Amino acid sequence: YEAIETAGIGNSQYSGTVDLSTTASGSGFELTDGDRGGHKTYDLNQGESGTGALVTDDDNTWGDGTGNDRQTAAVDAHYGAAETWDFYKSALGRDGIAGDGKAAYSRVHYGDSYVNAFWDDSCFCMTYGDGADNKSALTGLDVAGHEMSHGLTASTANLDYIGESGGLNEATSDILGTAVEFFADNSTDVGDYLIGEKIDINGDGTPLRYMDQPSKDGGSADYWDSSVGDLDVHYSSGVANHFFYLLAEGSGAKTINGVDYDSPTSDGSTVTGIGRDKAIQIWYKALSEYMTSTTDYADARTATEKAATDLYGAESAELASVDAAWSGVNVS
Ligand code: ASN
Ligand code: ZN
Ligand code: CA
Repeated sequence: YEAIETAGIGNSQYSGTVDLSTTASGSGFELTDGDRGGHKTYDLNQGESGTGALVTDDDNTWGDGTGNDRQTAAVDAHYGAAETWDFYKSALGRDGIAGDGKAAYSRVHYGDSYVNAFWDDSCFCMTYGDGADNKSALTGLDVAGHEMSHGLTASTANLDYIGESGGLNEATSDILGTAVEFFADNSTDVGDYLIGEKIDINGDGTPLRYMDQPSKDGGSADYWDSSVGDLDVHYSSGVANHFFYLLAEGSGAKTINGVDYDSPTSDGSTVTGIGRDKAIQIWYKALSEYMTSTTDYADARTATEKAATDLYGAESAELASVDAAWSGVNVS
């Protein structure tokens, strides 16, 4: 017996019609991605443990795009895992989450009206709730990239999930999840510097987080101060999310893919952006070579300075922008 990888078609809830890598099984197909380590997507059917059932289909066309069926959430999750895998390979030169080609797996329809998604390193898997009234699964592309990237962080810097290192851990997931969204180049779910803009987690259409000016969410920090490590990690992440935006795009007002941003620095200084691709290279090299479990914001500045120096040189404009962006968020 040899598994045959096939090209399925998915009607997703958040990313339009997408290609899915599936596997022939019996007379039908299953959500096993033979192109990417064999990543499988399971339906927990509102359960909260185990794997539930591997998602299968008769004709290799999956989901109805509404989210009222059982398959659509699985389509978004399977697609998000594939795009994240491809981003790691193509942009980071990384073979899977841990760099060893090993697939994770995804579980959808977790719990009842569960409004969250999470990575769990002990199962090497990611899990998605169905959202309020089980109507908006938490399976947006940037959310999938965010959760999967918690696995990447665990296998690299392993930033402690508390205090400033916890904020850096969270920001790393927002940064890489955002990079996945831009990488996917999906016309229905275009790249932006918003987190969770598709999943309507607030019930009023607003995103969960904003990287250009994190305080727009009502809780996140725009700038470092000595008490930032006391915040929840999803709020202290604001400092690094803001750093990343400033480094990639620069300070001030800008419109990207139809979304207006306005990114102020703490002291009114100007930051010149170096572009998303270079900013990602710097963050990833810093994360995988220079950050450790106890890295705080001051250490993160040093780590990215080293990475920028390695990649672009000590006299480079890229290193100058790294310094300007950290100063712009009050990290010295
Ligand atoms: N969705 C959240 C996150 O990835 C779950 C959590 O708070 N651990 O950060
Ligand atoms: Zn997270
Ligand atoms: Ca987004």
